[in-house]
Amino acid sequence: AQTLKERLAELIPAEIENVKATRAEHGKKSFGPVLVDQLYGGMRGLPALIWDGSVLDADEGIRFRGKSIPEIQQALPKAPGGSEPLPEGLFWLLLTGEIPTQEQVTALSKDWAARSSLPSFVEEILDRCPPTLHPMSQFSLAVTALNHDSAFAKAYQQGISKKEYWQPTFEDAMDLIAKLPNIAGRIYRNVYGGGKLPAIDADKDYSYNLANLLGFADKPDFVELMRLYITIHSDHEGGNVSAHTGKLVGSALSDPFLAFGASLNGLAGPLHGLANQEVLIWLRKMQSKIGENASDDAVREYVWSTLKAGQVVPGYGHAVLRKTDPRYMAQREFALKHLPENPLFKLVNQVYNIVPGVLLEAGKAKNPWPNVDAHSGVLLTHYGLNQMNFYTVLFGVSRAFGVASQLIWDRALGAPLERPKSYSTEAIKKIFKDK
Ligand code: FCX
Repeated sequence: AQTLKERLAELIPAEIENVKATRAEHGKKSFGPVLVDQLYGGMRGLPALIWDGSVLDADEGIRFRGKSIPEIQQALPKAPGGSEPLPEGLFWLLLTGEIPTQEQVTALSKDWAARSSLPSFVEEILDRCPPTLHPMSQFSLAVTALNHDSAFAKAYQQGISKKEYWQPTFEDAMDLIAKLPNIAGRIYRNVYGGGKLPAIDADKDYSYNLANLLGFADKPDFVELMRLYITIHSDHEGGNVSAHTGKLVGSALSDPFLAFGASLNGLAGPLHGLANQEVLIWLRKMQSKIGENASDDAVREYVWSTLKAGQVVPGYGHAVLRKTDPRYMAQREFALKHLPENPLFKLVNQVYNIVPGVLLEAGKAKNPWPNVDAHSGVLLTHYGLNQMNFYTVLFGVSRAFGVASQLIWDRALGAPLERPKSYSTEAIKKIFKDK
């Protein structure tokens, strides 16, 4: 079977021509007006980036290379006996737009297992972190330090031609993804205890190994959850903070480790990936305040008290989506299948029936519906992964798939340094004085 790198080498020349033709045909066309409000408003809705792996529709949610979440759950190869897609296949799809064979996916699992070990100095960095340092900060430190062995950085120093950039970027991207389970597992065991880290098993898939390093591989449903989790958190088009940060930093020709380390620092923010820890913290606080099995009225009251305290309801709202996130729905389906009677899942459903109404009534949030983070914590804690401030690390492992694949394409297509124009408020006033 063909390797991923061989397939990419075939696809790249045609895509370079495709981009050239697209620019020749559409390059001078306007993409609509830019409003001054968009400069002040976090660039919401501003068409500004090319991102090939996935596109987000406000109503329908994410599509990976044109395929919805239910479609990829159907189409991508599974583990023997499993029913969730293998993230190995999703990575192949993100990079090539093609559904890989079972054989190609198995070869990727083996390739990643072979690349998985950490340099000992990175292990030492992690071992020296105080357990009070947030797992996301530890994660970002370790990923940044992997730049020590970057193939791209080395090749650049040796004077590699622009045309070849994608090749060492591909090697770094593969190494990055491969090493994340060992980083995540080491952080988890260092911070929460749990004994010695087992070795990666080259005959098992990526998600099994991740689950095993965390100490949960004896629960086959947890392994399945990891396969689903890593698949659906991987990519959410290019404008979200983690994806855009990775692309931006990569545009300076910083290698994939430096670029993805920066992504992780963005993912660690509470309005982005950290929301998944915040959701469970919020639910637990609510339970301690109004008790378990509380009435709808008591829950509604609690939601209002959060808003009145000037806080956001974590897990609800989205900068682009205007409907319930299909990633939320995929996790809900998983819960209905594996843990329908779980009391916290019931609370999540109760909250789902109440929060949108409250947010609509409050009248500020443009999207009152739940996002991906409203559901993930409940699933993890069901299997005993109770350490909430670790949750975003799993989001980060997954997000590497999306960021890494775009970095490879950016280098293959010669994406330029990003450098948008900024203005001061004084300049805006002057420009629009008489307009
Ligand atoms: N609870 C309370 N208020 C909310 C809200 C929520 N869940 N969502 C939006 N609002 C408020 C905003 O804070 C803003 O208030 P302001 O005018 O006083 O500043 C107003 O509604 C308009 O915001 P809106 O345009 O709807 O949303 P933005 O694009 O600015 O922000 C996020 C989008 C996701 C940041 C926002 O909905 C939010 O803070 N949600 C809670 C945190 C969260 O779940 N983040 C995870 C998102 C995502 F899935 C991920 O990245 O993982």
